[in-house]
Amino acid sequence: MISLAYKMSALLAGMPSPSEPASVEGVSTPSTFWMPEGASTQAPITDHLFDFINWICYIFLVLVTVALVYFAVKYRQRKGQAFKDDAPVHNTPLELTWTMVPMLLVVAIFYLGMVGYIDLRRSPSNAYEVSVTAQQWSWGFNHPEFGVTQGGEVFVPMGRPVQFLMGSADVLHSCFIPAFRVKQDIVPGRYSRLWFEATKPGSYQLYCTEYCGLDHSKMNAIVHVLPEDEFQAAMGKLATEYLELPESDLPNYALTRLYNRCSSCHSLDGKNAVGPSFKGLWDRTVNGETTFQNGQKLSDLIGPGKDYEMPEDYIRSSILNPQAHIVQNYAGAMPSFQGQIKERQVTALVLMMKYLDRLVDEDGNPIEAPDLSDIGDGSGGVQEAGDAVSSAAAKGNGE
Ligand code: HEC
Ligand SMILES: [Cu+2]
Repeated sequence: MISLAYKMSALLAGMPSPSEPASVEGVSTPSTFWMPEGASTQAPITDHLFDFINWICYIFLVLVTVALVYFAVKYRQRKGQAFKDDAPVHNTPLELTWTMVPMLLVVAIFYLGMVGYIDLRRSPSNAYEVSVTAQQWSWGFNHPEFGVTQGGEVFVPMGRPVQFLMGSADVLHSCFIPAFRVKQDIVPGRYSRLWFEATKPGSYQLYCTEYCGLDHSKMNAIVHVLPEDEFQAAMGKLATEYLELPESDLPNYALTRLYNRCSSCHSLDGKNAVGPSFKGLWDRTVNGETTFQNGQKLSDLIGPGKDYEMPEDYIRSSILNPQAHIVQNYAGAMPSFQGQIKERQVTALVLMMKYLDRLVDEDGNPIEAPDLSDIGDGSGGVQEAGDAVSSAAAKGNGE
């Protein structure tokens, strides 16, 4: 009872408001029989309320059971005893008590639950933003501030509110990070928000908690909470990693780090969506088979002195200047990635299209650890193409 009273007062006094700066850095709530370790500013209020409700259940379970057994024994009908019809049928103070006490408890639970809920729903305006894409059966995390995309894991700063702006590429999913005590459904066709402020560095489980098809159980990711300086360093490294990667790693880099900016419109399995599928795009481009809205054929546009010196130029231009030539049967719905995707990243995307067969299987699912070590070995091909891409496109786009 003492611990219950203590918890209640802690709950009432320590109600964190969304804008309140964190005073609990490096602090976590230890794991209990019921709950995993808590590592966010929201964890204490959730745990206290959970304990509060739990204790009410324990206490009433004991009270009711003991009273039940006691009365059953004490007032049992004894042999030869006649049924008394002058037994009391009504007791106003007793009835008021058993109505008022539960009502007060329920109102308290409602109040505490609502305060916690509002706090969970209202993200602080200064939150660090991550846009999250849920799809069958993976998680993509994009950091607009750094121009970095992560898949399957995400870095977040400690001691700073973080907001996930979440969307689904297909069906209903739900994002759950048990250690932070946050959970939010992701409904297709609308954005959902979730926010938390992590209080302890470490790696925490994130998983989909809405059954979303065959491999739902594999739809997991890890949230890495890093102290601010380590976070900045890690993000800076991710933002520039493509500059250091060898040519042979670029295709897979594009697939894992860049493609999810395209995935809402371009599939890898041959199904055309808002835009044409990337599957077969390379061959179609090299053979000049693509037809445009104005009836022109790509084969007439590729070649020395023409719009596109090499097939690579066409793909580069499609990314940086998508409105130049619109593919037949599609609307000019593609945004320009000028300034958002750097030169070497464009090269990576071009290489991804070129070697797509070796990066994904028939159904467009990524092949684990693809080996492309034979490309970009200095024997020509790729490197030259990359150079030609830049020079010819500079000419073609009048940059
Ligand atoms: C909002 C939807 C959308 C996004 C996001 C998008 N595209 Fe497109 N893309 C299109 C549409 C629509 C077309 C066809 C019309 C056209 O040619 O502009 C297209 C065409 C293309 C083409 C030419 C296709 C062909 O068959 O010749 C390439 C290459 C391309 N996109 C690459 C990309 C890359 C790389 C990304 C991600 C970095 C991307 N797109 C993101 C909608 C999108
Ligand atoms: Cu899911």
